[in-house]
Amino acid sequence: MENAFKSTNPWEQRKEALRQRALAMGFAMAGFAPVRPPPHAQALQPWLDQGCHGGMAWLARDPERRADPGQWMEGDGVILVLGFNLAPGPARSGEEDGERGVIAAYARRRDYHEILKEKVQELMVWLEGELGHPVWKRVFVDTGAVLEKPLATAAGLGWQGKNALLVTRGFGGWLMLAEVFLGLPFTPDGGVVTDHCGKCDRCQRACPTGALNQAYRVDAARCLAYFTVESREAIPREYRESLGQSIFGCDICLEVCPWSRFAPVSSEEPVEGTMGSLVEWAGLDGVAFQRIFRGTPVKRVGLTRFLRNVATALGNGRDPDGLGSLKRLLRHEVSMVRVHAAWALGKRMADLEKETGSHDIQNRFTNQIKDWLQEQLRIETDEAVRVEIESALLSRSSGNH
Ligand code: B12
Ligand code: SF4
Ligand code: SF4
Repeated sequence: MENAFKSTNPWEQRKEALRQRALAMGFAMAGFAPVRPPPHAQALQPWLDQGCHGGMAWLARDPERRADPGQWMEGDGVILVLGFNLAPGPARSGEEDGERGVIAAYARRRDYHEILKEKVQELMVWLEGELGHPVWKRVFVDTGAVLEKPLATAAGLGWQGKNALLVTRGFGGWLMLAEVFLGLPFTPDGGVVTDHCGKCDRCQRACPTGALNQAYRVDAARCLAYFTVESREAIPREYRESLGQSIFGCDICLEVCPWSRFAPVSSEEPVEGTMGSLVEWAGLDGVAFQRIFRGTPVKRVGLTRFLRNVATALGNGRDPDGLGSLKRLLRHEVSMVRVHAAWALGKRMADLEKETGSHDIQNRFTNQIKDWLQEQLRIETDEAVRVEIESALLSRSSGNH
């Protein structure tokens, strides 16, 4: 091991060498937390009681175990918390052009679960090589088993911000986290970082759904990341418009955070095809979807939920070519896609009515959409789709949406 450390305690030197090795391997930050409930662990149960976990029932399983890292540890030890930077460059979303689908920065890269697990494994091989014997360890990357952000604060990486994320001085909210429970006599860092949110409330004001109405806590049941990534249901009507052009995840409360602007761009390049147009994505079949997204977290939602999200985003866009795509999605074999295509066509009709410009063109488009919806209604057997089509047609005749 390197010997350039001030401490004469050999375990302290090994701990520092491990940290330096992690940084040299590309982790942006590394810290050591004690094996005890992290700050605010007691807030987990009220969060669950208030239903903030939405349909993620797995988050409510065994909350005592989730809040207490000691239950995952054998014997004494420490928790190494690692942060990997996935900050995007300046061309982050492309939402401005109204035609692109927006995928969260982390999901435009190779799946971070794989990146982090590979790196942690390499780090552990190095550690065991240096020590000359195997070490008891348990690795977590986004498993839901432990409270990763509170543990990162206990390891001194940063503070949990009003956007509920771990915010760091150097990388804002862009770090993805991994933890390694280690059966080694390392002392925890103990460097608690003060909350630097101050009077700022940008994330709360920018959140399009009100999911951050209460500072430091996210109501996942209202978060776009939940609707677009986790939920297997239809997106509730009242949130479809707030989705904008988001297809997978949401970065709004990270992007607006003043601390995020200090983040250097991630060394991980975006995967080709992950900044595509909505029209192109609406036309993907299973094979094409896998070809583009198989190495990224987007693969998790599968084609049906991806198309559910694309249809909704097309309803919020203005691209005339999007209408043809929605017409095709209205005939999709999966009813959930048809539900969202029907809603989106209704939304486009309502938007056309509000537009100033040639009434002839507007009428031509709206009449065309109306014909498609009526045509589908004649053959539609799924009740949820029928309701959605009827509602779209009704809003057209009453001028509301
Ligand atoms: C479930 C989950 C989600 C859910 C719920 C989010 C949530 N915050 O719980 C959904 C799908 C919505 C989601 C969204 C996202 N997620 Co997520 N998610 C998770 C997961 C698997 C579990 C989180 C959890 O346990 N939630 C339960 C709640 C109760 O815990 P908590 O949020 O830590 O809540 C604490 C605070 O509220 C705090 N608290 C309460 N009151 C107070 C008061 C004060 C003053 C303070 C300081 C704290 C405080 O105490 C609570 C309990 O300890 C974690 C991985 C993990 N195992 O931790 C990733 C994780 C949190 N997600 C992550 C990311 C990147 C995201 C997204 C940015 C992805 C995206 N771009 O779309 C969004 C961000 C949304 C947001 N603003 O939180 C990263 C966060 C990294 C970071 N820098 O913080 C994690 C850690 C994954 C990883 N390994 O990197 N996610
Ligand atoms: S990820 Fe988006 S929807 Fe979720 S809390 Fe942040 S800004 Fe709100
Ligand atoms: S935007 Fe402001 S309030 Fe929100 S996490 Fe960042 S510093 Fe804190």
